[in-house]
Amino acid sequence: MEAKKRSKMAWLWENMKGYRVIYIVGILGTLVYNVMQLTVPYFTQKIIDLFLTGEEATANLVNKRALFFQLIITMIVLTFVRTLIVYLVCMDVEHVSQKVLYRIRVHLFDKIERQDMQFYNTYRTGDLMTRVTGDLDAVRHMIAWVIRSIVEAFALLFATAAYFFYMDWHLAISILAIAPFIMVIIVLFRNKVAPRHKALREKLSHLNTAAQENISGNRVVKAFAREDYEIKKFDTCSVEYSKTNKKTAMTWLNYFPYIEAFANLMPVVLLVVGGLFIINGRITMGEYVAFSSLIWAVQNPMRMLGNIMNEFQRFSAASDKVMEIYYSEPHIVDKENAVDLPERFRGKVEFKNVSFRYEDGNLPVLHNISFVANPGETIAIMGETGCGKTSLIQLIPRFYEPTEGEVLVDDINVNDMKLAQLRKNIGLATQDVLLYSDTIDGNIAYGDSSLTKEEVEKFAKYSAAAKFITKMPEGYDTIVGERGVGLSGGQKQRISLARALAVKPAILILDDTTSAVDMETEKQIQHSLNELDFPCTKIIIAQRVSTTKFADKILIIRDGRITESGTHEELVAKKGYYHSLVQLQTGEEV
Ligand code: DUT
Ligand code: MG
Repeated sequence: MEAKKRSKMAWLWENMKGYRVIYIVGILGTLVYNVMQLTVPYFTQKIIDLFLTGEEATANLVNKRALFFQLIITMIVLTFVRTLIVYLVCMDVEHVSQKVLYRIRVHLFDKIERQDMQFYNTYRTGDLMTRVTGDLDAVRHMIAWVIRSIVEAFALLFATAAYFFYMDWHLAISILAIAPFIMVIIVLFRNKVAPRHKALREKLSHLNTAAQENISGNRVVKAFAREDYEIKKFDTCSVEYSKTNKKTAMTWLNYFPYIEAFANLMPVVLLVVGGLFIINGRITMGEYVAFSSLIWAVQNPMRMLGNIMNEFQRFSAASDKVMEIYYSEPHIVDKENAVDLPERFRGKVEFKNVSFRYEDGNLPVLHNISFVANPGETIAIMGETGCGKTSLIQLIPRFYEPTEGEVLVDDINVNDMKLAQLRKNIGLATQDVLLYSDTIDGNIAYGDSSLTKEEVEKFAKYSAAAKFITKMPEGYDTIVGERGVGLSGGQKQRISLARALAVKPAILILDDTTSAVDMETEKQIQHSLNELDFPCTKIIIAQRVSTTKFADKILIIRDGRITESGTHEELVAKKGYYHSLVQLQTGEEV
C-alpha cells in the first residue's frame, strides 16, 4: 500500500491534535515577549529625550517628576512580566513537545509491532532503534525549540524594523539594506548543510546497528575470537560518524564569517548615517540611542538563523525516517470482508498447488505443494536443510502469502481470515527459539496470561520440561536471560514447546523442536503429544525417523517439491529417500 504522503509540517500539525491551542498560545507568547523587548529602548529613548538631553530636561525633571518615575517603574514591571512570559512559554512548548513525542513514539512502536515478516527482513534493528530514539528527539526539538526560535527571530526582526521605520525610515533602510545579503548566505548554507545532515543521520544508524548486532551477537564474536576485528569495525563506524559530525558542524564555519561581517556592518552604517542625521538635526539623540541599543535586535536574528537552519535540517533528515515508519503499512493485513470465525477451529490444513518465493529472493522456494492434514492428524515434514520446510509452515499462520495457489484452514483461504483469529488457533514453536527475559512461568504463559500455575506446570510436563525446571533454584520463577541465556539448547526448545502448547491450539506446528533433546526425552514428548487433553492437528518438522514414524502422513520435500508422501510403511516400501533415511538412522536393513 502506498504510504499517504504528507508534508512534514502537516504531519507535525496532525500529531499536535489536542495541544494545538496551547501551542499557538505559546507561539503568540513568543511574539509578545519579543515585541516587548522593544519597550526598554522605547522608554530609554523617552527618558533621554525628556529628562537628559532635551532643552527642557532640567525643567522636566522638576515639573514632570511623576512621569519620570512612572516611566522607570513601567520599565521594571515590563521586564518582570516579560521574564514571566518567557518562562511560561518555555514550559508550554516543552510540555507540548513531550506530549507529541509520546504520541508519535507509541504510534511508531505500534506500527513496528504490527509489521509483517517482510518488514523485519528489510529493516535492521539498529536502524529502527535510531528512529524511535535519536530521530524522534530531533522531532521533539523541532516543536520545543526550532519553531519557537524561528518565530522569535522573525518577530524580533520585524518588530525592530517597524520601530526603526517609525523613528526614521531613511536610517532604517540604510541599516536593513544589509539584511538581504545575509539571507542569501543563509540559503547557500542551507543547500550545503542539508545533504550533510542526511549523511550524518545514516552514519548514526550504521553506528547503532553495529553496536546492536555486536552486543546481541557477542557469543559468536567470542567463539571466533573476533573481538579485535569487531572493535576495529566499530571504531571505523565511530570515526565515520565523528568525521561526518565534524564536517556538518564545520559547514557553518564556512558561512559564519560572511554573516558576521555583514551583521557587523550594521553598527558602522548606523554610526555614519545616524551621525550625519544627528548633525543635520534629522533625529534626536534619544532616537540615535534607541537605534543603537536595538541594533542587536536586527543582528541577532540573522546570526540565529544559521543555527535554526542547522536544526531544521536535522529535523528534516530525521522526520523523513520517522515518517517512513509512521505511514508504513504491512502488506499482510485483514481483508475488509474477512470472515469472522470466533469459535475454535477444527484444525484442518490444506495446501492447494502452492508455490512461493520470497520478495527479496530471486528463486522460487516452494513449487506446487499440495497436501491435506485432517483435524487431529499428525503430519511430519522431512527434507534436507534449505529445502523449504520452514518456508512452508510459515504460510499457515500467513507470515507470508503464497505466490500461487491457496493455503486453507478449515476449508477457508487463510487470506480471507482475520489474522488474530487465525493465529490464536495456531501454536508455533519456531526453529530459532526466542525466549523473553522473564520468568519461565511468564515465558510459558506468554500466549495466554490467564493461565494458572497448575496449567503452566501441566504444559511443562507435556513438553518434558517440568523435571529440569523444578530442579532450578527458583523453579518456575527463575528468570531466564535475554534470548533464554542460562538454559541449554534442549531446555529452551522444551520451554518453547510448552509455550506453543499452552495456547491449546487447534493446529500445533513444531519446527525442528526436538532436534536438541535426547532420544529418551523425545519419546516422552511424543507420548504426551498423543495424550493432549484438547483436539489438535500437528504439523511436525523433524530430522529423526523416530519422531516421524508414527505420523499419519510423512511428506518428503526436496528442492521445494513434495517428492514422497505417505505413511512410514508406505514410504519404506517405496525404497526412495525416506527408505534410505531409515536405513541410515537405524543402521538396519528394512
Ligand atoms: N530463504 C530466503 N529468505 C528467507 C528465508 C529463506 O530466501 O527469509 C531461502 C533460503 C533457502 C530457502 O529459502 O534456500 C528455504 O529456506 P527454509 O528456511 O524454508 O529451509 P528449511 O527447509 O527450513 O531448512 P532447515 O532445515 O535448515 O531449517
Ligand atoms: Mg527450517
